[in-house]
Amino acid sequence: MANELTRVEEFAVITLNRPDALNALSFSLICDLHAKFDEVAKSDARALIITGAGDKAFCAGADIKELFGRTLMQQKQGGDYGQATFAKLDTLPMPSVAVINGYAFGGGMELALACTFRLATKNAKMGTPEIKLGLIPGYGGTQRLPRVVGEARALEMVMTGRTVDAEEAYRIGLVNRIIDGDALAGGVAFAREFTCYSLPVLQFARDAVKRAGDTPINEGLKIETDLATLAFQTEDAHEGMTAFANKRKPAFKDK
Ligand code: CO8
Repeated sequence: MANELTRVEEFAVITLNRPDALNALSFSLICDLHAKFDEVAKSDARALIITGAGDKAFCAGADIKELFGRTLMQQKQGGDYGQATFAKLDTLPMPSVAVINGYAFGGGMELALACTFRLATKNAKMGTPEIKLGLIPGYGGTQRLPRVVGEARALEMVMTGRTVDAEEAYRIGLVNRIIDGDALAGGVAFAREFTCYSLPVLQFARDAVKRAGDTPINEGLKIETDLATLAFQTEDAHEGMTAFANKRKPAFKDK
């Protein structure tokens, strides 16, 4: 069983592909994601879009049936591996966009949280229902959710397991936009708003902002200075400023 990796114009698209089980992440699907993220990292795609097969679910979480009977060590190794897989999204050379086209629960929500951006279709339903199973999130949710929506809302979602619809997700900043119409087309249109810019400079921007959540302000300001200086030294910065001065559109080369 494998997720689908396709190309839509300049975008890599991974479709979680197990619609019969609402795209629940079996261990083999997580291993496959791990390999596909590496493949995307080596490609010339300008953004990665992740979505779910079918019209019901982005991903209903870890495969609950597979969790039965695991030893403590197997469970710990599974958690470590899932975390390491999702963490790859933070270091991809291109931004990632989760197009949440239905349910995003548990591990599915954690996968979306690990993406640079999240978009929701109108029927999207999101949550961390692990508490109802006697569990807590284990693929990064307890750490990324409060960084995105704040501690109070994260505690409420994790400790009540309450489901949030698209409108509420947008209101609390869990998703960037609500998509009307075709989900993938909405993801592509959103990604086009930034893929016209320099990829390395986008990476500096993402890395600087992401460090804000886990760095004391003085450290964070130093990181910002370093990354802003690196951006300044790119050929694309030279091109961008020259184009402005000459009143023309810049032609960035990702250098
Ligand atoms: N795992 C396995 N199978 C699933 C899952 C899942 N997470 N979710 C749905 N399915 C399967 C169902 O069993 C069903 O299969 P079948 O037809 O063979 O019975 C099929 O998908 C369709 O599901 P439903 O019939 O339940 O569809 P409904 O529309 O009635 O309900 C829901 C949809 C509300 C999404 C419901 O399926 C549900 O509640 N699913 C479970 C959601 C959940 O609890 N997710 C969290 C899982 S735990 C987790 O993600 C922890 C991650 C961290 C692990 C850490 C390791 C250390």
